Amino acid sequence: MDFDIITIFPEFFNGPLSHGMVFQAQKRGLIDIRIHDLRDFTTDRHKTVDDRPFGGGAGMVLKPEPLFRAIRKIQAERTLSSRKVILLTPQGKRFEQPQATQFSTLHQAILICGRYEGVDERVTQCLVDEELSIGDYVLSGGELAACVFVDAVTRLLPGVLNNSSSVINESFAVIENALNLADGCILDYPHYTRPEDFEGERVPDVLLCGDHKRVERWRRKKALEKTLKNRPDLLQYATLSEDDKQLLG
Ligand code: 6GU
Repeated sequence: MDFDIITIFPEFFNGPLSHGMVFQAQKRGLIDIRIHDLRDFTTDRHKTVDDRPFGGGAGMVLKPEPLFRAIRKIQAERTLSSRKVILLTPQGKRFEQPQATQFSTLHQAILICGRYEGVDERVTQCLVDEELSIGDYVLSGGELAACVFVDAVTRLLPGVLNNSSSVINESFAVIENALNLADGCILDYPHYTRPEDFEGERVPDVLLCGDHKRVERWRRKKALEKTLKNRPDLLQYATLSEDDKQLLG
């Protein structure tokens, strides 16, 4: 999958995309990330990317010309069967796990990092397929959101996390513990590793007992309790068995 990121802060991406899974996926040729400096698509001496809003008001608006030029050039470089132009903005639709799964089927995502007070609406109207927001809070720009998008989508691609394409649904259930949507949105259970005793804090006995059935039941109980405590909103979508209801007490 190709990610083309249009930004006025190209340097921003040096760090976040050069580690761990995203970095490995690039090295292995599973994804290609290209960063485009919006200023390279300006024509004036001052490389102007923004201007004052018509009708007055605070702040600056990203001008249409450089964005049109950038997107048209990126689109002309290759003909890909499935691609989307995505604007990252707090005014967008919420980007959540189901959206990440959908976008992971694309061949190319062209990501526009919004800045300042906004982007000229004609860009949104004429070029953008989807406006996305990563949550209900305001960031100073779309750059962090673009990194979130790349990470969340990349980890779902075939071959990235040992998930081969043919068994993607099976591995989804195994890998996707943290927000197991197949299971109706239950948070992950708590994990422990060595030492068994850390400053008097002991690993729960059940995890050391070797009884697989008991371990599974305990994990389910803890996952349900964690969800009820931290994300009660998720439980309304979960399909709880009679046993689950008993575990929750
Ligand atoms: Cl995508 N951009 C900005 N600027 N703020 C946000 C966001 C995006 N998602 C949540 N807050």
